[in-house]
Amino acid sequence: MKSALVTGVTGQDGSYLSELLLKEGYRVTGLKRRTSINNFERLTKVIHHENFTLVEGEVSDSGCVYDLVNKYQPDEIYNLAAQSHVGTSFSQPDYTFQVNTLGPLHFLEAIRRFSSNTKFYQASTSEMFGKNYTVEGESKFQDENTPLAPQSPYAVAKVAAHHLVRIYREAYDIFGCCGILFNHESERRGENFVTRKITKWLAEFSVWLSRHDLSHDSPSLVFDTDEIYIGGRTSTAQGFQFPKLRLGNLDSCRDWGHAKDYVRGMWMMMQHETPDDYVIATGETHSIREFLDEAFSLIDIYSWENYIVIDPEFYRPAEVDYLLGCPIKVKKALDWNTKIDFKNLVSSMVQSDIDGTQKLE
Ligand code: NAP
Ligand code: F7E
Repeated sequence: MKSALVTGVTGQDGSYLSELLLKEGYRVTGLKRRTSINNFERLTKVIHHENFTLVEGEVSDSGCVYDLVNKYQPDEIYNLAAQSHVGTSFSQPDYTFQVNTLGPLHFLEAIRRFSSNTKFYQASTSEMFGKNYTVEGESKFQDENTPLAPQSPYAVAKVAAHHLVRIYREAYDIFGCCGILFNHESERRGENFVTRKITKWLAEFSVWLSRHDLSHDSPSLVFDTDEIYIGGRTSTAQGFQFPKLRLGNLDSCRDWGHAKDYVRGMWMMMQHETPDDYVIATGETHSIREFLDEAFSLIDIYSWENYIVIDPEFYRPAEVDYLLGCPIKVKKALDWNTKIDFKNLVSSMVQSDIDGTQKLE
């Protein structure tokens, strides 16, 4: 039986990857950091599985990582743990580096010292490209050859880790892969990323409307407040009005896929004969405005502008404007493909949030 250690197991990708690995017959050890209260919401499908074990650990603590790798000597390590919010990395740059750069370095060192046959996957990101893209004829895209030009502390920390994996691969012959994953979302996406923030608000608004037996397309039903809608997360309604959705820059474009498809890509990379780095993306890009068009149309609202407030709080000091990944390499080498398209991604997120909100009512 193959064994895998998955860091960031309580996160979006960690939970989907654990499900996949258990299905593939692995013994999975999931690493979670200490929290004052358990956060196993995403792990309901795996937590009681006989081949799944949770261990507590902190990736920025080298001794902790060395002990874990030495003790378990897993066949594969998937390093998904990260301070993963780009906006937060501007206010917590030091912490972001400790987790996102020192974390992977500790694993690489531990493998080199104690477990040289362990394969290593590092969660690299399209954010590493920053404002850069490759131009070919009419098309603008990013692939494995596009130069990296990070635009945030998050991205710089990930670039450092990306290069460390290459260096350990070349210098010490460690089997290390980096998946350069473009944005991937799901019903389990963290609630302060823009897609989930939108679908959660929509679900709460939609359920609130039906509870009050109100018509959907009536802008007078929403009001602007920055008191109730703190940090973009609340469902508090006041009388017959509901707080507007507060967002930042709507003009950036992202290549959004579904996390389930993307964790399959991670695993496929690790099964290939030789370690390498691959872009994982859909090859399609949409602006935040297009995401809003699609999501609001699902609750029969076609002029979403009336329901949102542009709030400077959600702007970033530096932005990544355009991401469109070219996944040709991974398609050719690993026969990887997406199964869930943009429309299905948006509708499954909206529906899941509506179902979740109704259950809470
Ligand atoms: P996520 O939902 O934010 O999950 C991050 C995980 O890391 C959580 O389990 C978190 O624990 C854990 N973690 C954070 N700090 C830690 C620490 N100091 N020690 C141990 N664990 C720690 O992120 P995701 O969307 O699943 O992304 C997975 C990885 O892929 C991340 O490295 C991210 O940077 C990268 N990535 C994501 C995307 C994307 O679009 N989703 C794209 C490219 C790359 P808590 O649950 O306790 O917070
Ligand atoms: O922002 C804009 C924001 O936070 C997307 C992470 O998984 O993918 C993710 O990073 C865009 C940006 O994702 C709000 O300015 C507007 O242009 O959902 P996001 P991200 O920054 O692209 C990459 C690949 C990762 O590696 C990261 O780990 O949406 N935007 N208004 C907003 N963004 C947020 N969060 N909140 C807003 O209110």
